[in-house]
Amino acid sequence: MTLQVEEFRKDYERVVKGMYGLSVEEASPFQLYNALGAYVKSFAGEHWSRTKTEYEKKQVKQLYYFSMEFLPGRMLKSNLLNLGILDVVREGIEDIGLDFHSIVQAEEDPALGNGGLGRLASCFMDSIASLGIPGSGSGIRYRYGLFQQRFIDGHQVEVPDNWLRNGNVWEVRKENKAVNVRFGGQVYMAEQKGRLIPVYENTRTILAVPYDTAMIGYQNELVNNLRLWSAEIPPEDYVHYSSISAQQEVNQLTEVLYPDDSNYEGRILRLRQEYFLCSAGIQSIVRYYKKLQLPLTMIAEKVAIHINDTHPALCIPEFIRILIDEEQLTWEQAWESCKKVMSYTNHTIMQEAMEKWPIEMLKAEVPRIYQIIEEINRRHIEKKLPLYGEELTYQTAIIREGVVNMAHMAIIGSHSVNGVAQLHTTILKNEVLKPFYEMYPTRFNNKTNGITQRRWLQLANEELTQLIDEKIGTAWKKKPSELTILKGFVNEDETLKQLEDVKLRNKKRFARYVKEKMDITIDPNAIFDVQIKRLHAYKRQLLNALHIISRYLEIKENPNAAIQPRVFIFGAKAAPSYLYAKQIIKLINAIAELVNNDPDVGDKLKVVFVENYGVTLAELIIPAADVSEQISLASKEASGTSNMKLMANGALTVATLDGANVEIRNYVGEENIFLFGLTSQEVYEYYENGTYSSRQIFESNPRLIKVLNTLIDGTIPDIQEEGRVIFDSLVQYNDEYFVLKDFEEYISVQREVDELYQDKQAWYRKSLWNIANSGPFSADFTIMRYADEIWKIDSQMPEIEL
Ligand code: 26W
Repeated sequence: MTLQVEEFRKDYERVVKGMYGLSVEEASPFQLYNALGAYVKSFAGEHWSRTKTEYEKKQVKQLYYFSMEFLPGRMLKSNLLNLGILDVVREGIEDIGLDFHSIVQAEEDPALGNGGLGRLASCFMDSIASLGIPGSGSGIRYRYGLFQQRFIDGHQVEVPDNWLRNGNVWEVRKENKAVNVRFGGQVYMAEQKGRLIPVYENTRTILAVPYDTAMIGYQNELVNNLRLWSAEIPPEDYVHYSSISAQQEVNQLTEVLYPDDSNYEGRILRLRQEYFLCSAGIQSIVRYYKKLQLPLTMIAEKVAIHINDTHPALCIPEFIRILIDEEQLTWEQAWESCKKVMSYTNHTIMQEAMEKWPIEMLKAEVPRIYQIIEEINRRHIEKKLPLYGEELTYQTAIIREGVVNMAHMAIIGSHSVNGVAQLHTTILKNEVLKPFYEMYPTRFNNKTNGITQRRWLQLANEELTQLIDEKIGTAWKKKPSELTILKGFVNEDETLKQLEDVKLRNKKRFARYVKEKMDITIDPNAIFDVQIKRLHAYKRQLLNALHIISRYLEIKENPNAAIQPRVFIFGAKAAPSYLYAKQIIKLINAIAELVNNDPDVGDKLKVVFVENYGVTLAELIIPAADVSEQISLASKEASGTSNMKLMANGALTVATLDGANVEIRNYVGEENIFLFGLTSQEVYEYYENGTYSSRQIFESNPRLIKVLNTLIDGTIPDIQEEGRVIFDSLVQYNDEYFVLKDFEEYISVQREVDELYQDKQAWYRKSLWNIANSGPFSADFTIMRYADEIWKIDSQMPEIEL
């Protein structure tokens, strides 16, 4: 569909008037945004309904991507881009004399996720639609997103994220598609017509109402669906909800996202959320399938269900429950279908993040589901015991020591288990899930994560996009592998200079934000060194902080020495209950306070910890980054995805050989990445020998002694007990994530960074080389592999071969 500027202007002015009774000059930025959103939604509506009809008519196989988290970011520009009307609309808006940017900024950024896992789900939604794959997302419409982060005296303070305050123009409430979800009570089996059927008593029923959002494909006229479920009191059931507490229980269910991305919390409410999503989602899938009038035993030919980490793993017993209790299939039929339909991605090897629900909790909350899990477990043990013996079989049990191990259930109940980077998958096979790998070697596979260049390059970095277009044309936008053509330009001085100019402008833009929001002046000619990700000990923001202290001390000792100026930029939220992570935030803010205000330091060293890091801020920071910090302890970061976004925007990576960094290294070559630190193998050797001694490292390294002493000797005036706690964690308690071990190499690799930056040409040659090698990390490739190898679903676009 082509749209003319004039036509748009008229339509838009009419929409604003219709919605608000105001002229465009009178409307507020939010009203202008909302009207534009409504306009875009109706523009896409045609494709949305056509896509749905086509899928149904052709009876295509469809994917359902279940995730407790989605982090879509603002949708206005992304939808305009994908509809192919971004330029026309922007021009029209500016012709009227309105400020497009302020309209864009009036949109809330829906923070319905914690970090990498949620953002990955949203990149996947974009790729699935853009590749023409019939698939939808299934999630929860949290009333409050991830808390907003404020700093008060350098401490993190959490503020509720009331993202729906002004409504949400993108969603469509589908009350007619609501389903009931049952909780609690008792269940027993009774015979009816020769079959055992469950009889429930004292259960509570909660209504699950779906809200649908269009997932618009990139200029392919195809629109998929993201379905987010919200809990409500069933209208016909108000008698059971006469008490305030019963009403509150329902309202609480989809009220907030759990703000913890690493520590599994065995909270009953979280379990209810998980079951709520699974039950509502599976019911709606089965209802749709039944419309097709095909036998239920063939459901696996039309349906693929993907479980994003174990959080939605109750899909497995819920699927069985519906097929046997409500559709009268036999256990064997239901189980065979289940395995064919389900696939599971593991996103972490951190033991503390592994979901294990107490038996008693499951029994009380979802008694029928617990019975089914018991039966899955019983049959698993019965079948595997004679084949694998006691030890291995019991290691793989779903129910053990009073808890239900969700990862075990996810593996046993599906046909595919994947890790999210080569190294991560190897570690799953050889260490974390070893017994399962022995049992089901063909089930394991790798799907390295990816990112959507549409949001992270085309939208976030328009200037770089334009430069790339000038050099290699625009085909890379549909075929990211074509970015390799840029390799032909690494020896062209003019191109490198243009790249430098683009980077400088992006740095200036970020510097303006920092000046305005934080009143810190940063020099765009300094190196912008960026670490953006959740705050966690294993990600080692602390190592970065120690490096900053070390530089600070050097400047103080020798204030007149020539030194390459650097700005250290952090963005990170800590889980509200993760005290140590919060102490590290406080430490970094205290270091910032010290160095940013020390006249000896001036422009040589600045520290900027942005408040409330999320998708929207990432879009501003990433294009401005020179250095990408990917410094987790090897083996701990499953993949990482900011590493991919930053490299695609021309940052050079300082990295350990962890997660997808290994693959980045393989593509760019050792000369084009700054590697340091232990390998994952060495880390595992330390674990086996138990020979790590951080104190020994501390005592034998004078620089470390000086740096760590600043934590406890008053050098950093704004910290109190945080300094001592952090010092002790490193020296006294043997430094769980080997920060001290990797410190010296980190310092020395950072010196190489400074040296290289002296030669701008050499720097931008590597920068361009990184951009040119970022194509393989497109989520489009990742999704093609999922669709082809796991889901067995075809693209609806004839030109796309999976
Ligand atoms: C149960 C609490 C909880 C909640 C979320 C535990 C664990 C999680 C996620 C698995 C955390 C997460 O986001 N993991 C990240 O997933 C990314 C996408 O695959 C990877 O790139 C990151 O390396 C991984 O940390």
